[in-house]
Amino acid sequence: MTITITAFEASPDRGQGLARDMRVRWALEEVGQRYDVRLVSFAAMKQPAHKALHPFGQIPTYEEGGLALFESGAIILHIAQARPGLLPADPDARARAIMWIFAALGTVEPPIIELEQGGYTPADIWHAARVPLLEQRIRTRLADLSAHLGDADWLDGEFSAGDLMMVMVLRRAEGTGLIEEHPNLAAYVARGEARPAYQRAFADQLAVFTSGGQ
Ligand code: GTB
Repeated sequence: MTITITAFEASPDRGQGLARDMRVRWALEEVGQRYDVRLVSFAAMKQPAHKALHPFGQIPTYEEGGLALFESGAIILHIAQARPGLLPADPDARARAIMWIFAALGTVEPPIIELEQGGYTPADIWHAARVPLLEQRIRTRLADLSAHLGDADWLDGEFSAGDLMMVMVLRRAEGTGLIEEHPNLAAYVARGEARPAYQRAFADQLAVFTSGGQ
């Protein structure tokens, strides 16, 4: 069955792999699943054809036969449940790996995105004043995550979809210097980025930028 995902035709990050199609690409590479990519413009994302797939007019989406999904967390969970490679077989370990997907998206990502978004939003006249508070919120999360990770390679035993999501979420804080305050988190992100599946996914999304004339 052909799998098709959507990605930015011209990602604002210029191929840094920060848009959320990167996490879906990485998951598909980890499980060895080929996929097609349909590139969409910002205008096309808001048209009815795309909104039939994604009610909020965003990327990524995932299509496989009659199934259409949006939300990167739901897509990665689906990939991980459908194919071996991203979730442990043991039921308890599997539940904990899924827990880490939720922790990444629900607990760690929100303050990082809030800090990032304010910088893009000129109408947010309070953003500059809120930066120290937002950074402190992120610092609290990262300190706790760092303490949990300790000297381990991954959050709970073997690499899982929970690590994939957490690494991608931590990457969103790149450039803030906050990850580097915790050498074990910086090494954790680097371990994720060193995985061959990550490298293939990154190269593919970068090729959209370098060969697409964006
Ligand atoms: N909760 C959804 C999910 O996890 O899938 C969020 C999806 C989402 O935010 N999609 C963004 C989008 O389509 C792209 S990833 N935005 C267009 C719109 O809303 O009109 C967010 C993103 C965008 C750009 C960068 N960047 O340039 O660094 C990084 C991340």
